[in-house]
Formats: sequence, structure tokens, C-alpha cells
Amino acid sequence: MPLQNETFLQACRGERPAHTPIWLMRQAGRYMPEYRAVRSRVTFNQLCRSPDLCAEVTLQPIDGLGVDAAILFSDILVVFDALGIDVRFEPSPVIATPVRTEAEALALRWGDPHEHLGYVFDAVRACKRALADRVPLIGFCGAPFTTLSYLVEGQTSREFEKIKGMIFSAPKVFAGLMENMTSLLCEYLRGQVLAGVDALQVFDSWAGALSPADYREHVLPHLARLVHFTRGLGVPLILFVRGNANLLALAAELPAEVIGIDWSIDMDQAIAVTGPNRVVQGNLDPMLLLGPAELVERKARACVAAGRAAKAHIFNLGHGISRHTDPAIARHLVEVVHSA
Ligand code: 1CP
Repeated sequence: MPLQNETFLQACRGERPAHTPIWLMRQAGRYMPEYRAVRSRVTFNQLCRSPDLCAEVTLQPIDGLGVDAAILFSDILVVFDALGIDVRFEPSPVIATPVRTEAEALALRWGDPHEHLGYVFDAVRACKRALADRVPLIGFCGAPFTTLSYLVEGQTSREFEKIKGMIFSAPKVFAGLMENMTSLLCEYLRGQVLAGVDALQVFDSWAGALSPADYREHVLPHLARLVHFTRGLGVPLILFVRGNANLLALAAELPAEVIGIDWSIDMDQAIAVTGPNRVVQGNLDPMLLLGPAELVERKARACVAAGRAAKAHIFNLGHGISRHTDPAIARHLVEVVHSA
């Protein structure tokens, strides 16, 4: 069944649709009153485990903003269900039993995501039904390093002292955990594709914790395995490696169809790295949306203009939208990009 709005998938294929497609990272979230209304009735964990509510929330920015793609409402940390490890959102994530020693790493039980994460696949099916082929649905996971950073740090970290300490003092323990995490994430993404997602995004949100040389040595081989695995799933992949523009050249070595660009580099500079034959996604600083409409318009138009040097451009923010964003300015951004 063809989609009513194919612009996002056309851009993923390197085509230039009639307008630049746009979606926003974290487009379903606390900045939207409709989302807060749902969240006032359930906890975040309950929401992620209720396929019908996930579908309702996934569609809120489709109806409310007019974006060209939906992203499954879930979280990168639900995969810990496959390890039997609880995450509480307070509201920042907290893992009660972090894994820091070799003994703790060896004691982990790596369960099958097809068995433990069925509610995510049910949510994908509920989203696809609710979308009724209006726009494509993006599935996602955290990259092996970002996901593992939560397991080792036990929470969002500033310095990444525990996981970097593990990389440098016990590299074999780290590599073993990365190996298992990557296998888990491969199967998790396969489950999402089997359930019906039209594209995938891998978020390496905390990649910038490492120097490029250490990222290449300790992380890139695992990320490469994940990217190569997904090439066999038949849907396009967006690879978003965030936090240090010097990592962009490494990300661009991998065969993802689309390279996500964060806001730490200007789009023309990013395309100089990825080259004219690559599709890029990004990269407006999300905090710009806290400024006046004229500023948002000017910066958005400049980003669209710069994006014309790439093979194709999917407009997005350079990281997740702030919870303090006025939904009206997000809606305005979508109109500006569509008319640019
Ligand atoms: O109280 C609430 O309602 C919880 C807030 C919230 C939301 C709306 C969390 C907790 N996660 C989400 C949804 C979410 N998370 C999506 C939904 C789809 C969308 O609309 O985009 C996605 C794709 C994520 C992915 C995610 N979760 C990432 C990677 C993307 C990124 O922003 O870098 C990360 C790092 C997380 C962890 C996480 N989940 C939630 C929080 C508060 C955090 C920590 C993030 C941090 O500390 O900065």
C-alpha cells in the first residue's frame, strides 16, 4: 500500500521530493499539551508498555504539527527489559542495578527481545493501524555505546567516568558487553521491521563522551556490525552520532542511507564531510525554537539552502526538542521548511 506522503522515504532514497521533508527528534513529548494530558493519567513506563497509548501519542505531532514522518513513541532504555533490569524515570532515568564489574557483567542474562519486548512490536502495529498510511513510521534504538552507558553509569552522566573507566581499565569486559548489546539491538531492530516500521534511526546520543580515536577503536566496530546487519532488513537507516562534529567522518564511513547531523556543526560544513552523494538529516539547534519566529524562519531557510548541497536533505533539529518549546513555533517551523 503506497503512503499518502512519501516525501521522507523519497529523501531517504536520495530523491528530491517537491518539498524538504521534516520531522523533529522527540516530536511527541512534554512540550505538547496533548502529551501532558495522556501522561497525567499514566507513568512514563506504563505509557511505553501500552500499545494503544503509544499509538495515540505517536500521532499527536502528525495531527498537531504536520510533520512528514512519525517516530514510534518508546524509549531507548526499554531494551533493558530483555535483561530483566528495571529503569525508573524520575524523570531522568535511573537503573537500580548498574553493571560495573566483570562479575556483574558475567552474571547478566541476555534475553531474547522477541520474547521480552513484544509490547514494543505491538505498539508498532498499533501505530501503523492508526497512521493508516498517512506518513511513514520510524523505529529506533540507542546505539550500543549509548545504551550501554546507561547500564554502566546507572543514570544520565556528565563525565562518563564509569564507562570510560571500564573501557580503559577493563577493555575486554567492555568489549564483551558491547558484543552482547549489539546482538540484542540487531534482533530488536529486526523485530521492529517485522512489525512494520518503514525506516530506522540509531541514536548514539552520548558518542561525544569519547575522543575520535577511542570511538574508532572501542565503539565503531560494534556500531558497524549493527549498521551492516540492518542493511539486510530492507528499510533505510538514519545514523545519528551526536556530541562531537569530529565523529561525523567516522559515522560517514558506515553504509547508513542517511547521516544525522547534530547542531554542533553548520550544515554546509557537515556536507563537506559527508560528501555530495550522501543524504543528511538535521540540524537546527533545538533551543532556537525558544527565540522569535523571524529568527527561526531565517535559520531554518539557511539550513534548507545549505542542505541543497547534499544528495537529499531531511530537515530535523540537531537534537531533541526542548520541553519549553511553544507548539505553535514548532508548527510554524514545519510550514517554513515546507515552503522554503
Ligand atoms: O516524563 C516523560 O514523559 C518522559 C520524558 C521522555 C520522553 C518523552 C523520555 C524519558 N523519553 C521520551 C521519549 C523518547 N525517547 C523518544 C520518543 C519518540 C520521539 O517523539 O522522538 C525517543 C526517540 C527517545 C530516545 C531517547 N531516550 C534517547 C536518544 C535521543 C536523545 O534525545 O538523545 C535518550 C538518550 C533517551 C534516554 C531518556 N529517556 C527519557 C529521558 C529523560 C532520558 C535521558 C535523556 C537525558 O538525560 O538527556
